[in-house]
Amino acid sequence: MFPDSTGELSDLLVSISLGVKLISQMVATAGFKGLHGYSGHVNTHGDEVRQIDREADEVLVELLGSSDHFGLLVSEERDDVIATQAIGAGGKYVIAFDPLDGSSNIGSSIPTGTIFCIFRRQDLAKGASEQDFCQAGHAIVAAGYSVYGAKTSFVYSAGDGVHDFTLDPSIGEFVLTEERITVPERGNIFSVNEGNWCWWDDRMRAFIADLKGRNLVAEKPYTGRYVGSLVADFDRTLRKGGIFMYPTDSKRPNGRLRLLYECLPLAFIMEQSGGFAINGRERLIDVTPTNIHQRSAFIAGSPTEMKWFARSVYDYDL
Ligand code: AHM
Ligand code: MG
Repeated sequence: MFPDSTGELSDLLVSISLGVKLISQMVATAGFKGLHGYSGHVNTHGDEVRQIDREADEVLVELLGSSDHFGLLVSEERDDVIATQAIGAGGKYVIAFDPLDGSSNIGSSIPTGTIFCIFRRQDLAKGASEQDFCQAGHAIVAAGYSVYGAKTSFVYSAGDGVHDFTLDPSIGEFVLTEERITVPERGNIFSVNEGNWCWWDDRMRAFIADLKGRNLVAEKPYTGRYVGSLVADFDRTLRKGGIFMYPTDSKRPNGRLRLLYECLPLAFIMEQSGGFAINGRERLIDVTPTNIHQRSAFIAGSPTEMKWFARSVYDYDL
Protein backbone atom coordinates (compact mmCIF):
# COMPACT_ATOMS: atom_id res chain seq x y z
CA MET A 1 0.00 0.00 0.00
CA PHE A 2 2.88 2.41 0.72
CA PRO A 3 5.56 1.87 -1.94
CA ASP A 4 7.98 4.42 -0.40
CA SER A 5 7.95 2.93 3.08
CA THR A 6 11.23 1.47 4.30
CA GLY A 7 9.72 -0.98 6.77
CA GLU A 8 11.42 0.85 9.65
CA LEU A 9 8.17 1.75 11.37
CA SER A 10 6.94 -1.85 11.18
CA ASP A 11 10.24 -2.91 12.67
CA LEU A 12 9.76 -0.44 15.52
CA LEU A 13 6.29 -1.70 16.29
CA VAL A 14 7.60 -5.26 16.36
CA SER A 15 10.25 -4.29 18.96
CA ILE A 16 7.60 -2.58 21.09
CA SER A 17 5.34 -5.62 20.82
CA LEU A 18 8.22 -7.79 22.06
CA GLY A 19 8.52 -5.51 25.10
CA VAL A 20 4.79 -5.82 25.64
CA LYS A 21 4.98 -9.62 25.54
CA LEU A 22 7.75 -9.59 28.15
CA ILE A 23 5.85 -7.19 30.43
CA SER A 24 2.64 -9.18 30.02
CA GLN A 25 4.46 -12.29 31.24
CA MET A 26 5.97 -10.31 34.11
CA VAL A 27 2.55 -9.04 35.20
CA ALA A 28 1.11 -12.56 35.10
CA THR A 29 3.88 -13.93 37.32
CA ALA A 30 4.57 -10.87 39.51
CA GLY A 31 2.79 -12.39 42.52
CA PHE A 32 5.12 -15.40 42.58
CA LYS A 33 8.21 -13.27 42.21
CA GLY A 34 7.30 -10.74 44.91
CA LEU A 35 7.23 -7.87 42.40
CA HIS A 36 3.99 -6.31 43.71
CA GLY A 37 5.74 -4.46 46.52
CA TYR A 38 7.30 -1.01 46.60
CA SER A 39 10.89 -0.39 45.53
CA GLY A 40 11.47 2.39 48.08
CA HIS A 41 11.85 4.91 45.25
CA VAL A 42 9.52 7.88 44.59
CA ASN A 43 9.30 9.06 40.96
CA THR A 44 9.20 12.58 39.55
CA HIS A 45 5.39 12.74 40.08
CA GLY A 46 5.67 11.82 43.76
CA ASP A 47 4.29 8.29 43.15
CA GLU A 48 5.82 5.40 45.05
CA VAL A 49 7.45 3.12 42.50
CA ARG A 50 6.70 -0.60 42.69
CA GLN A 51 9.25 -3.29 41.83
CA ILE A 52 7.24 -4.22 38.78
CA ASP A 53 7.19 -0.57 37.55
CA ARG A 54 10.98 -0.69 37.64
CA GLU A 55 11.23 -4.02 35.85
CA ALA A 56 8.80 -2.94 33.12
CA ASP A 57 10.75 0.30 32.70
CA GLU A 58 14.06 -1.57 32.43
CA VAL A 59 12.69 -3.97 29.81
CA LEU A 60 11.56 -1.13 27.57
CA VAL A 61 14.63 1.03 28.10
CA GLU A 62 16.97 -1.86 27.28
CA LEU A 63 14.97 -3.17 24.37
CA LEU A 64 14.14 0.14 22.69
CA GLY A 65 17.46 1.71 23.64
CA SER A 66 19.38 -1.01 21.83
CA SER A 67 17.30 -0.84 18.67
CA ASP A 68 18.82 1.49 16.08
CA HIS A 69 15.67 3.49 15.61
CA PHE A 70 15.34 5.73 18.64
CA GLY A 71 17.75 8.56 19.46
CA LEU A 72 16.00 9.36 22.73
CA LEU A 73 13.57 7.74 25.13
CA VAL A 74 11.30 9.19 27.81
CA SER A 75 9.86 6.94 30.51
CA GLU A 76 7.34 7.91 33.18
CA GLU A 77 9.69 6.31 35.69
CA ARG A 78 12.78 8.43 34.87
CA ASP A 79 13.24 12.13 35.52
CA ASP A 80 15.40 12.83 32.48
CA VAL A 81 15.43 12.05 28.80
CA ILE A 82 17.51 8.91 28.05
CA ALA A 83 20.02 9.10 25.20
CA THR A 84 20.55 5.82 23.33
CA GLN A 85 23.44 4.37 21.34
CA ALA A 86 21.66 5.56 18.17
CA ILE A 87 21.66 9.22 19.20
CA GLY A 88 24.49 10.25 16.90
CA ALA A 89 23.69 7.86 14.10
CA GLY A 90 20.42 6.79 12.42
CA GLY A 91 17.97 6.97 15.32
CA LYS A 92 15.50 9.15 13.49
CA TYR A 93 12.67 8.65 15.97
CA VAL A 94 12.09 9.35 19.66
CA ILE A 95 9.66 7.46 21.88
CA ALA A 96 7.89 8.30 25.14
CA PHE A 97 6.18 5.62 27.24
CA ASP A 98 4.40 4.79 30.45
CA PRO A 99 5.81 1.28 31.01
CA LEU A 100 3.13 0.07 33.42
CA ASP A 101 0.09 2.27 33.69
CA GLY A 102 -2.31 1.55 36.55
CA SER A 103 0.28 -0.38 38.54
CA SER A 104 -1.27 0.72 41.84
CA ASN A 105 -3.96 -1.88 40.98
CA ILE A 106 -1.49 -4.68 40.38
CA GLY A 107 -2.17 -6.68 43.56
CA SER A 108 -5.92 -6.88 42.83
CA SER A 109 -5.85 -8.52 39.39
CA ILE A 110 -7.15 -5.29 37.83
CA PRO A 111 -5.85 -4.66 34.29
CA THR A 112 -2.68 -2.62 33.80
CA GLY A 113 -1.05 -1.58 30.54
CA THR A 114 1.70 0.13 28.55
CA ILE A 115 1.20 3.35 26.57
CA PHE A 116 3.62 4.84 24.01
CA CYS A 117 3.96 7.49 21.33
CA ILE A 118 6.61 8.00 18.67
CA PHE A 119 7.74 11.26 17.06
CA ARG A 120 10.18 11.87 14.24
CA ARG A 121 13.30 13.82 15.32
CA GLN A 122 12.95 17.42 14.23
CA ASP A 123 16.40 17.93 12.78
CA LEU A 124 18.78 15.00 12.42
CA ALA A 125 21.75 17.29 11.71
CA LYS A 126 21.26 19.22 14.96
CA GLY A 127 21.35 16.25 17.32
CA ALA A 128 18.53 14.95 19.48
CA SER A 129 17.19 16.97 22.39
CA GLU A 130 14.23 17.19 24.74
CA GLN A 131 12.69 19.51 22.13
CA ASP A 132 12.07 16.45 19.93
CA PHE A 133 9.32 15.52 22.40
CA CYS A 134 7.82 19.00 22.35
CA GLN A 135 5.75 18.43 19.23
CA ALA A 136 1.99 18.67 18.86
CA GLY A 137 -0.13 15.53 19.08
CA HIS A 138 -0.89 15.62 15.36
CA ALA A 139 2.86 15.18 14.67
CA ILE A 140 2.78 11.71 16.27
CA VAL A 141 4.07 9.10 13.84
CA ALA A 142 2.59 6.14 15.72
CA ALA A 143 1.01 5.61 19.11
CA GLY A 144 -0.49 2.69 20.95
CA TYR A 145 -1.24 0.90 24.17
CA SER A 146 -1.56 -2.59 25.49
CA VAL A 147 -3.83 -3.89 28.21
CA TYR A 148 -2.71 -6.74 30.47
CA GLY A 149 -6.08 -8.11 31.53
CA ALA A 150 -8.15 -11.18 30.75
CA LYS A 151 -6.24 -11.05 27.46
CA THR A 152 -3.21 -9.06 26.34
CA SER A 153 -4.10 -6.64 23.58
CA PHE A 154 -1.99 -4.30 21.48
CA VAL A 155 -3.85 -1.40 19.91
CA TYR A 156 -1.99 1.04 17.68
CA SER A 157 -2.36 3.67 15.02
CA ALA A 158 0.24 4.91 12.59
CA GLY A 159 -2.13 7.54 11.23
CA ASP A 160 -4.18 5.20 9.08
CA GLY A 161 -6.89 3.92 11.41
CA VAL A 162 -6.71 2.03 14.69
CA HIS A 163 -5.92 -1.67 14.71
CA ASP A 164 -6.24 -4.24 17.46
CA PHE A 165 -4.06 -7.30 18.01
CA THR A 166 -4.52 -9.97 20.68
CA LEU A 167 -1.70 -12.08 22.08
CA ASP A 168 -2.27 -15.75 21.37
CA PRO A 169 -0.34 -17.34 24.25
CA SER A 170 -0.25 -20.74 22.54
CA ILE A 171 2.03 -19.38 19.80
CA GLY A 172 3.40 -16.28 21.56
CA GLU A 173 2.31 -13.99 18.73
CA PHE A 174 -0.03 -11.06 18.31
CA VAL A 175 -2.88 -11.87 15.97
CA LEU A 176 -4.90 -9.17 14.21
CA THR A 177 -8.34 -9.19 15.85
CA GLU A 178 -9.91 -5.96 14.65
CA GLU A 179 -9.00 -3.69 11.80
CA ARG A 180 -10.06 -0.02 11.72
CA ILE A 181 -11.78 0.30 15.07
CA THR A 182 -14.42 3.04 15.00
CA VAL A 183 -15.69 4.48 18.27
CA PRO A 184 -19.52 4.35 18.39
CA GLU A 185 -21.18 7.68 17.52
CA ARG A 186 -22.67 7.64 21.03
CA GLY A 187 -22.53 5.33 24.03
CA ASN A 188 -24.27 4.77 27.35
CA ILE A 189 -21.30 4.73 29.74
CA PHE A 190 -19.59 7.56 31.62
CA SER A 191 -16.27 7.03 33.38
CA VAL A 192 -14.88 9.40 36.00
CA ASN A 193 -13.53 9.26 39.55
CA GLU A 194 -16.59 10.61 41.36
CA GLY A 195 -14.54 10.76 44.55
CA ASN A 196 -13.22 14.04 43.14
CA TRP A 197 -16.71 15.62 43.32
CA CYS A 198 -15.76 18.05 46.08
CA TRP A 199 -12.94 19.49 43.93
CA TRP A 200 -15.07 19.98 40.80
CA ASP A 201 -16.71 23.26 39.81
CA ASP A 202 -20.47 23.66 39.47
CA ARG A 203 -20.54 23.06 35.72
CA MET A 204 -18.68 19.76 35.97
CA ARG A 205 -21.03 18.67 38.76
CA ALA A 206 -24.07 19.70 36.74
CA PHE A 207 -22.83 17.67 33.74
CA ILE A 208 -22.34 14.54 35.84
CA ALA A 209 -25.75 15.05 37.50
CA ASP A 210 -27.26 15.32 34.00
CA LEU A 211 -25.64 12.04 32.89
CA LYS A 212 -27.15 10.32 35.91
CA GLY A 213 -30.65 11.67 35.32
CA ARG A 214 -33.22 11.48 32.53
CA ASN A 215 -31.10 13.75 30.34
CA LEU A 216 -32.26 15.14 27.00
CA VAL A 217 -29.56 13.34 24.97
CA ALA A 218 -30.14 9.72 25.97
CA GLU A 219 -33.49 10.24 27.74
CA LYS A 220 -32.34 7.84 30.42
CA PRO A 221 -29.42 7.74 32.88
CA TYR A 222 -25.99 6.69 31.70
CA THR A 223 -24.22 3.72 33.30
CA GLY A 224 -21.15 4.50 35.44
CA ARG A 225 -17.88 2.51 35.09
CA TYR A 226 -14.50 3.49 36.54
CA VAL A 227 -11.67 0.98 36.79
CA GLY A 228 -9.01 3.53 37.81
CA SER A 229 -6.58 2.05 35.32
CA LEU A 230 -6.48 4.42 32.36
CA VAL A 231 -5.74 1.81 29.71
CA ALA A 232 -8.74 -0.27 30.80
CA ASP A 233 -11.13 2.68 31.04
CA PHE A 234 -9.90 4.04 27.71
CA ASP A 235 -10.09 0.67 25.95
CA ARG A 236 -13.70 0.21 27.04
CA THR A 237 -14.59 3.75 25.93
CA LEU A 238 -12.99 3.15 22.52
CA ARG A 239 -14.89 -0.08 21.92
CA LYS A 240 -18.23 0.67 23.56
CA GLY A 241 -18.44 4.46 23.27
CA GLY A 242 -19.45 7.03 25.87
CA ILE A 243 -17.10 9.36 27.70
CA PHE A 244 -14.00 9.12 29.95
CA MET A 245 -13.14 12.20 32.00
CA TYR A 246 -10.18 13.24 34.11
CA PRO A 247 -10.71 17.02 34.16
CA THR A 248 -8.80 19.69 36.03
CA ASP A 249 -10.23 20.51 39.45
CA SER A 250 -9.37 22.73 42.39
CA LYS A 251 -6.99 20.11 43.80
CA ARG A 252 -5.30 19.39 40.47
CA PRO A 253 -5.38 22.63 38.47
CA ASN A 254 -3.13 21.07 35.81
CA GLY A 255 -4.96 17.75 35.69
CA ARG A 256 -3.83 14.34 36.92
CA LEU A 257 -2.68 12.37 33.87
CA ARG A 258 0.56 12.94 31.95
CA LEU A 259 0.38 14.78 28.67
CA LEU A 260 3.25 13.24 26.71
CA TYR A 261 2.93 9.51 27.37
CA GLU A 262 -0.69 9.12 28.48
CA CYS A 263 -2.94 11.85 27.03
CA LEU A 264 -1.37 12.53 23.61
CA PRO A 265 -1.05 8.90 22.47
CA LEU A 266 -4.57 8.03 23.61
CA ALA A 267 -5.94 11.26 22.08
CA PHE A 268 -4.28 10.36 18.77
CA ILE A 269 -5.93 6.93 18.87
CA MET A 270 -9.35 8.30 19.83
CA GLU A 271 -9.24 10.83 17.00
CA GLN A 272 -8.05 8.18 14.54
CA SER A 273 -11.09 6.09 15.48
CA GLY A 274 -13.50 8.97 14.82
CA GLY A 275 -13.89 10.28 18.39
CA PHE A 276 -12.57 13.35 20.22
CA ALA A 277 -10.07 13.95 23.01
CA ILE A 278 -9.73 17.36 24.67
CA ASN A 279 -8.17 19.01 27.70
CA GLY A 280 -11.16 21.32 28.10
CA ARG A 281 -11.10 23.98 25.42
CA GLU A 282 -8.51 22.43 23.10
CA ARG A 283 -8.26 19.21 21.15
CA LEU A 284 -5.28 17.36 22.57
CA ILE A 285 -3.83 16.59 19.15
CA ASP A 286 -3.30 20.37 18.81
CA VAL A 287 -1.44 20.64 22.12
CA THR A 288 2.39 20.80 22.28
CA PRO A 289 4.07 19.70 25.53
CA THR A 290 6.50 22.17 27.06
CA ASN A 291 7.83 19.68 29.59
CA ILE A 292 8.21 15.91 29.24
CA HIS A 293 6.43 15.12 32.53
CA GLN A 294 3.74 17.79 32.30
CA ARG A 295 0.23 16.92 33.50
CA SER A 296 -2.99 17.53 31.62
CA ALA A 297 -6.74 17.14 31.79
CA PHE A 298 -8.01 14.34 29.56
CA ILE A 299 -11.57 13.88 28.33
CA ALA A 300 -12.13 11.44 25.48
CA GLY A 301 -14.91 9.51 23.84
CA SER A 302 -17.75 9.35 21.34
CA PRO A 303 -18.65 12.42 19.27
CA THR A 304 -22.11 12.82 20.87
CA GLU A 305 -21.01 12.81 24.50
CA MET A 306 -17.83 14.80 23.77
CA LYS A 307 -19.74 17.61 22.03
CA TRP A 308 -22.22 17.66 24.88
CA PHE A 309 -19.43 17.80 27.50
CA ALA A 310 -17.43 20.52 25.71
CA ARG A 311 -20.51 22.72 25.24
CA SER A 312 -21.91 22.33 28.76
CA VAL A 313 -18.69 22.47 30.80
CA TYR A 314 -16.46 24.73 28.66
CA ASP A 315 -18.78 26.62 26.23
CA TYR A 316 -16.69 25.06 23.50
CA ASP A 317 -18.12 23.72 20.24
CA LEU A 318 -16.26 20.69 18.94
P1 AHM B 1 0.06 5.77 37.02
O1 AHM B 1 0.59 6.10 35.66
O2 AHM B 1 0.98 6.20 38.11
O3 AHM B 1 -0.38 4.35 37.14
O4 AHM B 1 -1.25 6.72 37.29
C1 AHM B 1 -2.20 6.90 36.32
C2 AHM B 1 -3.48 6.25 36.76
C3 AHM B 1 -4.36 5.96 35.57
O5 AHM B 1 -4.17 4.65 35.15
C4 AHM B 1 -5.74 6.18 36.11
O6 AHM B 1 -6.65 6.63 35.11
C5 AHM B 1 -5.54 7.24 37.14
O7 AHM B 1 -4.19 7.15 37.56
C6 AHM B 1 -6.43 7.06 38.32
O8 AHM B 1 -6.34 8.17 39.13
P2 AHM B 1 -7.29 8.32 40.42
O9 AHM B 1 -6.85 7.27 41.38
O10 AHM B 1 -7.02 9.72 40.89
O11 AHM B 1 -8.71 8.15 39.97
MG1 MG C 1 0.24 5.95 33.93
